[in-house]
Amino acid sequence: MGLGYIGLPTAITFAEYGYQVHGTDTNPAVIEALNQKSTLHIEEPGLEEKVKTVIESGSFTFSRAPEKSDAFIIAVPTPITDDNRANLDYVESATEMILPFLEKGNVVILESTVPPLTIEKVMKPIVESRGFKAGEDIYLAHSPERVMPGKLFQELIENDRIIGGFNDISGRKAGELYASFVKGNIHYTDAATAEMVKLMENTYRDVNIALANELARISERIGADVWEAIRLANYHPRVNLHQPGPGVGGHCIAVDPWFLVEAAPEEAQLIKMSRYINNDTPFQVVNRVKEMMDDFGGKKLTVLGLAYKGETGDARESPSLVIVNELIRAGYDVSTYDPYVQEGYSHQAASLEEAAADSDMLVILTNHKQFSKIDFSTIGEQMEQKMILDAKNMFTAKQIRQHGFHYYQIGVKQS
Ligand code: SAJ
Repeated sequence: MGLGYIGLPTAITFAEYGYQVHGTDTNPAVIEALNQKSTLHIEEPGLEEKVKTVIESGSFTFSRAPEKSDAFIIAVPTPITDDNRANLDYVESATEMILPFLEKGNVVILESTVPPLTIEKVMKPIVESRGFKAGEDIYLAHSPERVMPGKLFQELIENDRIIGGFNDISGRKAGELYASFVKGNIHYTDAATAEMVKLMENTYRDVNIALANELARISERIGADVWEAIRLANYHPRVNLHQPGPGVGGHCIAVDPWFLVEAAPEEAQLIKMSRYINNDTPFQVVNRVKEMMDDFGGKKLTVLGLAYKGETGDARESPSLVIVNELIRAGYDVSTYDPYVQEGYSHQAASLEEAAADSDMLVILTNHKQFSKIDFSTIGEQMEQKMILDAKNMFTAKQIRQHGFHYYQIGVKQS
């Protein structure tokens, strides 16, 4: 149920490992794309070839409506509302959609990331509204997806799996399914704990990134080099600081901590503050750009990297979009370039050269490997002024300054 970033690769993997899989998505465009053996907007290495193979072998079928099955896996989006609360409409409607097809003995697994107690408070009542007894007639479980975009297929198979059963037997039944392809360990727990595990993992990262971003601001103020300080601190055997950057994007780490805030607003103080710090970080980058442009004069800016992180074409919730919009609002002439992001965002140039022509400053926001190969002397010749703000610490001052550029980093006071 749900053929998006997680549902589709999961469906394909089950099909590859011997199951007959029927995929369902309520969006007709998704089904239409699959009819053409294409995957719409999902950019993931290997995905398109795999889709073709399982469709052609007959092990993967798809339609807008579900069919009778032994097991149902729900992988639908759980977005946040404007006031940072979980919107569980898709989880509810997917569960309701399978009701007419449910039979005693079926397994129903929720993979979507959800606030604690969603299995207990949302799914169980829907399933039981049909007269089934959860844990006896229908085996309910939560098995949170934890795979990294860009490495989905590898991580689906190699990562450990958490299975949170509504009761023991529900967990065991769900675990048997994943055991067909998971090479990592399968860990069993109860549903509420599994729900917490997933949220804690992404919150751990969000809070640590907020700490790194705060340390960057402190370093800038006092005149230290945050990157060097983090590198040195991480030699300590019990320290593992994260990296600062232009902000936190993607639809996981920037969203999931809010589910914990919603569950326990009084207690989740550090988590809430971390969200605010990370959301504010793109605006700090914009301030830095403005300061530099004020110092040197200039009007045109080139933003390199729209994707929310390196080696992906996914720009949704990317801090780059916030930064680009703010810079445009501030009156700059902005052009953007990202080799992975398909057209659809404003001010995109077709090439790096086009984006940099007559520009006063390059603003590097995503650490795509391709950017590390930029020939700065050639690019510099086409620019009006030679300035770089490297928000991802991709280069060293020495590398860049030899080409006559002024080099700036976040977390480092300009000397
Ligand atoms: N980032 C930093 N500094 C860092 C690390 C990341 O600024 O030190 C930024 C990135 O640039 C990006 C954002 O944070 O904008 C998130 O990137 P990410 O690579 O940390 O994570 P995601 O969102 O791509 O995937 C995460 C993963 N969770 C964990 O690593 C705990 C993945 O395993 C999950 O499956 C995924 O969320 C999810 O679906 O929840």
